[in-house]
Amino acid sequence: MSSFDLAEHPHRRYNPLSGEWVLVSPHRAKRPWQGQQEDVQKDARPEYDPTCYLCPTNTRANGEQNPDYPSTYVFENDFGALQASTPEGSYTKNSLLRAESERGICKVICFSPRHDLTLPDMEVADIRKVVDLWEREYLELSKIDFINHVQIFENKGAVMGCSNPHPHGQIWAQSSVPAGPARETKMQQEYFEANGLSLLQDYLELELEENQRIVYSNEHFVALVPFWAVWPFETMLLPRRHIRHLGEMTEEEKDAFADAIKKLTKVYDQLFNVSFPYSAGIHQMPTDGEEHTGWHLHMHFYPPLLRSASVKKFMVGYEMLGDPQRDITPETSAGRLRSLV
Ligand code: H2U
Ligand code: ZN
Repeated sequence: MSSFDLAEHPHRRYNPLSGEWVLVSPHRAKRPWQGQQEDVQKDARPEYDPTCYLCPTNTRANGEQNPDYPSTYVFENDFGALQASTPEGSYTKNSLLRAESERGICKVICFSPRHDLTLPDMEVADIRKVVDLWEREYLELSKIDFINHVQIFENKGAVMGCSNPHPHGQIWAQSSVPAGPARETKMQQEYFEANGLSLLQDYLELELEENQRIVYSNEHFVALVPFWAVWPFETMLLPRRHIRHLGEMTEEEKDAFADAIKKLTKVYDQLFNVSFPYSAGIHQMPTDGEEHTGWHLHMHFYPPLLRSASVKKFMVGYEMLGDPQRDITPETSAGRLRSLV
């Protein structure tokens, strides 16, 4: 029997942020990559759409009118999944049936007044304005007593259930720390207390050393396919410095963040010659008043596409019942993405 090879043999990879494992089956994806690279086909969209509830000056579902905003615009979601006015309360029976009321605030962020743009089409200076808005919102929401976690995210593309092509993202801020960030909080704090450096700082150093999964880097940020990635072209954007939240970023770091977002999303669009769908979001320390010394801000990109503009990965079968699984290795994915930078 040959010796164990990550590029050959089925194996499990550990995610030290979540404590979970992913099954990797590289032998199933050894076909060479012969995809063509063409310019991204744009579906022709107007700069302004009179029927879009996010475009400037238009009226939303609740009758409110958007201002004629020149760059970014934020408003409270008219159909928020969480509400600030929810009364406290709980429901318990025999410890098996449990429910607790949950308070929160949901917002919608328009990235640009232009209906026809997406993040990769925007100027870095304009993406920087989005970063500034994310920072302002995180800091403002974190001051509210009952808000203990702020999730900033973007759902892009109809395949992700996004209802409107106007470039926008969302914020869900709430009193509980949701399960994903709660796991990351625990794992990062334990690592920091044991090692004195942040988990992601040490991880980044390993990645830079191995140089197999890096997609793009600038002075302050690195975009890479995590060793433990689940989605075929999943990536993570990591600041080189150990910062816990957007409020700790320097001006230069915020510029570099905007630049990295532009580069990465542009590469994504080129991969299958389509406006690349994904869910992306920034993980930052919970706003529960704890110090969270181990927290290292990062941004996850989870794109569903596997082989082409229309062939996506399904998380089904074994994956719903056991663990997630992938064929193409993170190293191969990173190579393909990197070749498009
Ligand atoms: P998507 O990113 O999933 O398309 O969500 C857009 C959000 O915009 C969605 O959460 C909100 C929806 O509740 N919305 C408003 O707040 N006002 C409207 O007039 C329509 C949609
Ligand atoms: Zn619009």
